[in-house]
Amino acid sequence: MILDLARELGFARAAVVPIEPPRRHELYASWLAAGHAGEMAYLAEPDHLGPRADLRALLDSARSLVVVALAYDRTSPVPVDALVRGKIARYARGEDYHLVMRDKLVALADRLARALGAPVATRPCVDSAPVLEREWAERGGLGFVAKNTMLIAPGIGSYVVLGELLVAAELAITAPESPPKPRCGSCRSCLDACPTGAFVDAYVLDARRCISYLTIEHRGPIPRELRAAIGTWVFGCDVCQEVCPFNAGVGTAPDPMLAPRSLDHAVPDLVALAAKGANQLRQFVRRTDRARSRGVGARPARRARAAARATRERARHVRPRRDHRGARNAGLATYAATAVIPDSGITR
Ligand code: B12
Ligand code: SF4
Ligand code: SF4
Repeated sequence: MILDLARELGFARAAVVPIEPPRRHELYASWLAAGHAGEMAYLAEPDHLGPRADLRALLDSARSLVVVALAYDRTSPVPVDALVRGKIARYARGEDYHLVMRDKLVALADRLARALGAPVATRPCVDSAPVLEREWAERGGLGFVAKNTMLIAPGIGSYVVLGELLVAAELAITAPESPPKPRCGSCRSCLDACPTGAFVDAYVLDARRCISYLTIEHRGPIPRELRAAIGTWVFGCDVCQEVCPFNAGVGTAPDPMLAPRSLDHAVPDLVALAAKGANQLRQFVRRTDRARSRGVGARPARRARAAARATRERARHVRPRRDHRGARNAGLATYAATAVIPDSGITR
């Protein structure tokens, strides 16, 4: 019944898992102990470590865990203008997936209560919640954890975000007896393709070298020695997913809310990005604009030609801005500046 409700809400996969201790908490703790989390100190705080080891710390009356996967757009627009463009990771091109996922989980809880005919306590979780999301998705049979550490849902691939709903009611378990086994075989394309060499080994990622971490989580300057390898990724990175054979093909229909909000939210004009102030940058990455700007790829050719002419001129004026210092996502603009004019002398 709950799986039908999840399907109606657009989830690509869903499962009900019994609430048990996780099996990979020690792996998580040893990953932290090795320093792989970098500056993401919150991951080691007691209010993150404890609940990750015991889901009931998040809802003590919880009896079942519903795990879900939501698909996002795997395609990438091909711009026809002559602007110098960067790349934003696919999961971040549409509405903020945290909000989209949360709204859907709340809707799922409402429908479940209606179906049960009685109110039921629930707790929606996504990303920043202290939950080992990939493990629980795997335990639910949604897919397997692969060498690039992504949860891959066979038939869809890894372009899915995960969410959970803790429910204070015994729901019929749909999880398989044993979770799906990794299906990477002898492939190691993702490990070899990672531009910054962020994989310590199969299944182990050192976030400190990951472009996703460097362009989103890291505060302050991006280490100089990694800049060339980062290329034109300005927010997140998809390389270890792009090369994965499980992502070949069309997959499943993505959630419409996660489609790119505009061409610039997929492949931004780097000069314009570099010139944004801290507030404008915050606006740009906030991703909460519900009145969506449509028209990806619809920039009129005349404007595109004028923009191309202006690019060289504007690039000459790009300077690191004082108000970027210490700001979250500051790397996005300062890196955009160095990507446009690598010899600009920008050292932050
Ligand atoms: C911290 C974090 C990051 C960090 C560290 C990523 C990492 N691989 O550890 C950084 C900032 C680098 C990052 C990047 C990205 N992230 Co992130 N991130 C998280 C977060 C908040 C915690 C992950 C974590 O605990 N890492 C520590 C490691 C040890 O745990 P783990 O990743 O769960 O790995 C498990 C396996 O590796 C397994 N394991 C270990 N050894 C072995 C050995 C074998 C044989 C097997 C089978 C398994 C296995 O045990 C671990 C514990 O369960 C989760 C949300 C959450 N609450 O879980 C999102 C999450 C993992 N991120 C997500 C996304 C989308 C991304 C990016 C794709 C974004 C982008 N395009 O830029 C990249 C992908 C990079 C990559 N290859 O992982 C999604 C992943 C969805 C999916 N299909 O897997 C999540 C689940 C968020 C969500 N709600 O959807 N992320
Ligand atoms: S997201 Fe990019 S930088 Fe991070 S591990 Fe994957 S390929 Fe490497
Ligand atoms: S690229 Fe190959 S090794 Fe990497 S996750 Fe995909 S199948 Fe596994």
